[in-house]
Amino acid sequence: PRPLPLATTTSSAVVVRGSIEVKPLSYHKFLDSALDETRRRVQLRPSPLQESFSSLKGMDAKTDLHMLSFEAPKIRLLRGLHIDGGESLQVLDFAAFPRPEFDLPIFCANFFTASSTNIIVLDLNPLYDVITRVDYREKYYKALLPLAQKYTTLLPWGGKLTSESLRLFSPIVIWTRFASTPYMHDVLYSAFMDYYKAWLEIMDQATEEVDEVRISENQEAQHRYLTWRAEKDPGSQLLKKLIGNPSAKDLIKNFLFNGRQELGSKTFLDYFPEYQCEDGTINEKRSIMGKSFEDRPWDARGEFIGSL
Ligand code: BLA
Repeated sequence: PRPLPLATTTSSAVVVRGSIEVKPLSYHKFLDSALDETRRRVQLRPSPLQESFSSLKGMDAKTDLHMLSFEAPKIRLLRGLHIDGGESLQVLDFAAFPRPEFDLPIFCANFFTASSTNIIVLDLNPLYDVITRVDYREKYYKALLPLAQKYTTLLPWGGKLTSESLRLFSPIVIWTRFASTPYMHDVLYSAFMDYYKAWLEIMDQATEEVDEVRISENQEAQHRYLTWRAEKDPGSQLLKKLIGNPSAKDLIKNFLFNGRQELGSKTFLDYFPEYQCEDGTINEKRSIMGKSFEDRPWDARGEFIGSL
């Protein structure tokens, strides 16, 4: 028998005129619940970004994009994008970026649902390399390994992925693909809320760094992360198709991966020189290394078992 989802369900079946109709998936509820949970712990202030980014209409005239953004004492930016294209397209991109005084991981939920396909990444993205920096791995992920254990059987490894992505993922990452069913969306909702609560908990407990050197290391690590994602995120093609090139670039640079101006001055090629073309421009490829990691390269103890 399949284990039951643990949190409240998303796909409430409603009886309409004697027949059972299942409400289609919408990521609206995911965002709502995450914000409720955040407000239980911290006082959220609207981000100054909210004025410029609140909603957009897709060029197909039937897709809506909703943006929300906040700040909190330990959170530089908490932002969410919900793309609502009805039953044929639902996207959630929800992230929490800590202030540089904290070496907290970056909360990352990227859920793409089109017709019946789901492409899912859910993680507390590490600020530092968790393969070489065992201290960082132990500090944040050791206690969370049981959480990953709970979900990786229900949400198994999604197969080969852009190799560079793996360096941005943690030992508890959920990378999965599945065909839509109400049950799977309930499992996803459970995992999302459990992971987010885990992030809120470590955020609550985090103490502010006072060492200037450490603060600037945190700042550069976050800047490098933002620089990669603003340039190479797999979602950007679809965003360009939905809202056009200029608006998509603006959304990616100034909303989704906001902070590159303030947090540092290094360029993409400073961080990732292997992407430099002969004429000095950035290689358009999404990945130089190609795709790999057929199976989950982390074991149950959080040790890396893949080959780099
Ligand atoms: C595919 N999205 C993917 C894949 C990953 C991610 C791993 C599989 C293909 C690949 O390996 O690149 C997600 N990759 C991530 C995330 C990180 C990363 C979250 O490195 C973070 C560090 N996805 C979105 C959004 C959209 C989206 C907002 O997050 C659309 C607006 C779409 N993702 C999308 C699509 C695909 C995809 C269409 C399949 C097409 C493709 O592989 O390029």
